[in-house]
Amino acid sequence: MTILQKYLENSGVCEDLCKIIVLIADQATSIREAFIGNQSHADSTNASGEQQTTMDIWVDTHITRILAKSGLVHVIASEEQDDITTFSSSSKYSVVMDPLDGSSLISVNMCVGTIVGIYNGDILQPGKNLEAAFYMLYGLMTTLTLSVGRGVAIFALNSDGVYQMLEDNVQIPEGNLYGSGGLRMEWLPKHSKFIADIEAAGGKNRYSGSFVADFHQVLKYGGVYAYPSTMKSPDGKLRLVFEVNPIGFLAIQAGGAVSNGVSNTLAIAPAKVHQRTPIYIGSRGMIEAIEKIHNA
Ligand code: AHM
Ligand code: MG
Repeated sequence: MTILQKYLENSGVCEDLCKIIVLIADQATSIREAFIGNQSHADSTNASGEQQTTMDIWVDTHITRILAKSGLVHVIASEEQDDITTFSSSSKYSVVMDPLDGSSLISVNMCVGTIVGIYNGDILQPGKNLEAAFYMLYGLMTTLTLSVGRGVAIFALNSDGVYQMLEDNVQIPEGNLYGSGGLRMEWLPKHSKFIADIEAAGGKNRYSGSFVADFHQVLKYGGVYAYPSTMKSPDGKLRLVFEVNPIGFLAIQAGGAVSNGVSNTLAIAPAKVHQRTPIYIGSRGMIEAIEKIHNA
């Protein structure tokens, strides 16, 4: 049985980076326990203008406090915090996170997760510069899907509190699942054509409302998750720094692709921390198809 710590050691990852990954991953048990007492909405909105749940705030505060205490991280930026926070640490690492992605599904007990990206140096770097990216998924099992730039591995948290490997060298197959955010009546013609082509080819619609869970399905079965540019929201909904880049990094490491419909989002240098972007992510063939439609 390969456990997370051993995998990181064998990957030759710098000791402090290993410690940050393990420290955050180890919070999954406390996070799971907090769901039961945090089932409601809070009276606050985040920097993207979305109403927060008490669980969004709980996880954000919890992980931020743990990282501040650790001395392992210099800067942190979170989807749930307006500003970047700098700690008095000599560490070279910056952490970006969506503490709880899919939070509208908490009250219906569907699958949500925590998304994390780690950079060496500044936070506003293109996603391709990530040193590590991972997500914890609070589903039937608690799983950790991780890349330190050497492919993608999936671990599951066992009853001893140890992450044991389920799968290494995960590759996104070409598949026909698709899920798209945004109201169909607000989709733009190129996106509508993309979805119509998939449906005409027998594609199967799967969309839960939790990006991290929907991506995990695409990672295993193949297909595409999209949150496009719409008439009302030209920049889509998801955030480049907190959601798209870490998961995009994992997609590329698994042999898939990520795009804003026109080009690879991992090449974009973010102008601001809460910037949104349209996203298409999944099997390489799917991403080539949408880029072909846009660039025709
Ligand atoms: P969140 O981070 O506040 O949960 O927002 C992002 C979520 C994604 O997980 C999900 O794919 C999308 O928003 C769902 O949006 P919609 O309800 O518009 O389909
Ligand atoms: Mg999110």
